[in-house]
Amino acid sequence: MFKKILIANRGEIAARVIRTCEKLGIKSVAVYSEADREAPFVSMADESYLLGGPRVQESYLNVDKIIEIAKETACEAIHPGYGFLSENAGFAERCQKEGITFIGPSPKVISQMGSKIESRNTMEKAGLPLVPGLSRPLGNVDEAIIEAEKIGYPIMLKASSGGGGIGMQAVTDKEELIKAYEGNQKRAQMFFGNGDMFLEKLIEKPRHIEIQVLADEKGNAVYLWERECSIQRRHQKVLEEAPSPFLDEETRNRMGEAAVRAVREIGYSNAGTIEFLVDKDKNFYFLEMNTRLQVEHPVTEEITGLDLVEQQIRISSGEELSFRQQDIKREGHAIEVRIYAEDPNTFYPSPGKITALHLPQGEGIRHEMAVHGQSHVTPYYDPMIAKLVVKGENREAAIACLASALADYRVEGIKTNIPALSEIAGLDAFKKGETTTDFIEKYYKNSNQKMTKA
Ligand code: MV4
Repeated sequence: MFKKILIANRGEIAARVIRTCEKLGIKSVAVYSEADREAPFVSMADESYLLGGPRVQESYLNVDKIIEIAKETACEAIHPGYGFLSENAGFAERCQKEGITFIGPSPKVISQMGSKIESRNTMEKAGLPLVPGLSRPLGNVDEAIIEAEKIGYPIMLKASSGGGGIGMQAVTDKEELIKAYEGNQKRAQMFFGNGDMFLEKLIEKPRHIEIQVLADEKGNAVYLWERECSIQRRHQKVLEEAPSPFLDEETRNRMGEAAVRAVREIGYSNAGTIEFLVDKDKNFYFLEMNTRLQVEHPVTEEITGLDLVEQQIRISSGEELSFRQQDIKREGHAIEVRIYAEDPNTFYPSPGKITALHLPQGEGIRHEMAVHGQSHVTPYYDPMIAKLVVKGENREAAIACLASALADYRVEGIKTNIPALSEIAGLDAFKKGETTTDFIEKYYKNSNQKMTKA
């Protein structure tokens, strides 16, 4: 087992990893930017070092500085968290070259799963069902027109290096495709440095349901059930829950088994998530694979009783999984909401100084905090200030716990999205589990007016 780990991240996930390091008796090294000097994770770590200024290039993406500090402090491993360098194959490779364990999968697999076209090909060979479509880059708009005719409208135009919905557009006919192609390709080229585009049949009103997997370096792999992540706003998840209110036992086991077969096939190790689109008839299609721990991992921890950060660390240190599929329980229902420093009406980030923080306490309530009662919420990073995770013995109990926890949650001094989250938790459609990806614009009052304003 490692003696010391560097956490190459910030905010709530840095605090989360440090907490598990403490539990395992592993020394933790935090690295932080000038803007995060007062953040809780910095004082939680056994040691903490300044990376540089607030810009991510000077700090959380500053590979040379991160490696330098890891070596100077004799860290055997680096945990990348999520975002930043967590899916950067070059960084994983650099860690290997420097003799530092990257807590995650191999650089090869990270790179493979980073390209939507390559991951489609790889996962098709591994037996996962794909959305009908094209698994190679389109040459130009004329080829797109030909391929779209073969697939049949409506289709989804996508960028191979896309993420967060950038470079993605649903089109219903040839004219729309011609108009959409160039703009999306240029955006993909600009954002990702890669303009490769491809096409898929549009899955109407899908659900976004993802399977958590764990695989050790000896070829053992298990699935830890699913997470329903369909309530999204502009491809940002707003609320996640486990298990999904939509899946039946047979479908969830089929999805889990397919996911495990695939991770074995591609030689995956560590924690990973396979995202699926699920249509109204419960057909599921591979969407993409995330080769990192996800923001929403706590809902899986709550229903399985596992500590996923601990599992990541153990796997990276060479340990075999200490359980088999039949040992993994699924108990109760968990829901996570992301509390953001943002205006509940415009959804604009709303940085500033928190003057008081009152957190609801009680049975089934878990907090993952990025801030404390006197924190400044900086404009430099994602304005997440905390995650609120609730657990109940069933979905109704979890929703009741969520509603009361949100009602008691006080953040003074800045605006937050808590009112919007309370409203969503109170909607009949949510309580009925009618959570498809069009939920926000369909059920959330004035969402169009709010969307357009934002
Ligand atoms: C799709 C889709 C429907 N049909 N692909 C891919 C990236 C992810 N963030 C969203 N993705 C989707 N891919 C096909 N062929 C629906 C989604 C989707 C979505 C699309 C628009 C608005 C919100 C969405 C939320 C989840 C999934």
